[in-house]
Amino acid sequence: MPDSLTVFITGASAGIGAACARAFAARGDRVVLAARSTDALESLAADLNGALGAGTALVVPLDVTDAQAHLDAVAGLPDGWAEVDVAVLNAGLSKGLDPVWKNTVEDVDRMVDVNVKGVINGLRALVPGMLDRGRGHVITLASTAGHTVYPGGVVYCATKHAVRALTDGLKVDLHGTPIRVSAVSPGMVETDFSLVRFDGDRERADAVYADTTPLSAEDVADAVVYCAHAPAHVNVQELLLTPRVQSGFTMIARGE
Ligand code: 8X3
Repeated sequence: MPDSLTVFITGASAGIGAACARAFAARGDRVVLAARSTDALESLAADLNGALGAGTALVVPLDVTDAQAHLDAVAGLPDGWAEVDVAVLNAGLSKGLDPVWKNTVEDVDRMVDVNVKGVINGLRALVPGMLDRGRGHVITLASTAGHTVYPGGVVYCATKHAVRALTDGLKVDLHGTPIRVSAVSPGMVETDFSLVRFDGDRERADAVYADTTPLSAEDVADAVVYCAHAPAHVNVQELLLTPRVQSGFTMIARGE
C-alpha cells in the first residue's frame, strides 16, 4: 500500500464518518466523502482542502441504499481518485426503541437497507477494483450491538450482527488475496446516533449520554486509522472499543 492512502468513506457528512475524514486527512491521506447530504460534505471538504491543501477531499453524492448509484459513484471517480486503497463503510443508523413486533415497516426497511444492503452495495462497487490493483482494505463500522441484543434495539442489533457476518465472510471470500478486511465495533459513542433514533427528540437523545463519558467520534476514528495504517502483514479482524464506563456491552456507569 502507498504511504498516503485514498480513502472512500460512506456516511461522511457527520459523526464517525466525518471524524474519520478529518483523521485520515490530518495524517496526509486523501478522502472521498460520500453521503446523501451534500451540503455538509461540501462544507467539510472546503475545510479540509483549505487547511490541508487542495486535493485533500473530494465530494461524491451517494445514497448507499442504491446499488447502481454506488457502482456509478465509484466508476465515476476522477483521475487521481479512482484507485481507492481503503473503503470505510460507515453509513448506518438506528430508528426507534420499540419491541421488534412494533417497529414500523419504514424503520425496519431503513435500518436494513442502509446498514446491511448499504454495506453489500459498497463491497460490490469497491472490492473488484481492489482485486484488480492487488491492494486494498475494507473497514466496516459494526458495533457492540453486533455482539449482543438489547430491548428495543433488536432490529438494529440484527443489522449489526449482519455487518459482522459480512465482514468476517468477506475476509473468507478474499482468502489468499492481499486485500485486508476489518470491523471496528464501538460501544456508546456520542454523535447524532440517538437524535436520529428518537426522530429529533433532543431531550431523549441527551439523556442517553447524561452524567457519563461516552466515546467521541474522534476516538472511533483513531481506531479506524489504526486499522488502515497497521503494518502490511497485519490484519485487524475486529477492533472492539467501549468507553471505560461501559461493561457487558449494555451496562453504563453514571455519576462516577
Ligand atoms: C451503537 C451502540 O449500544 O448504542 O452502535 O446500540 S448501541
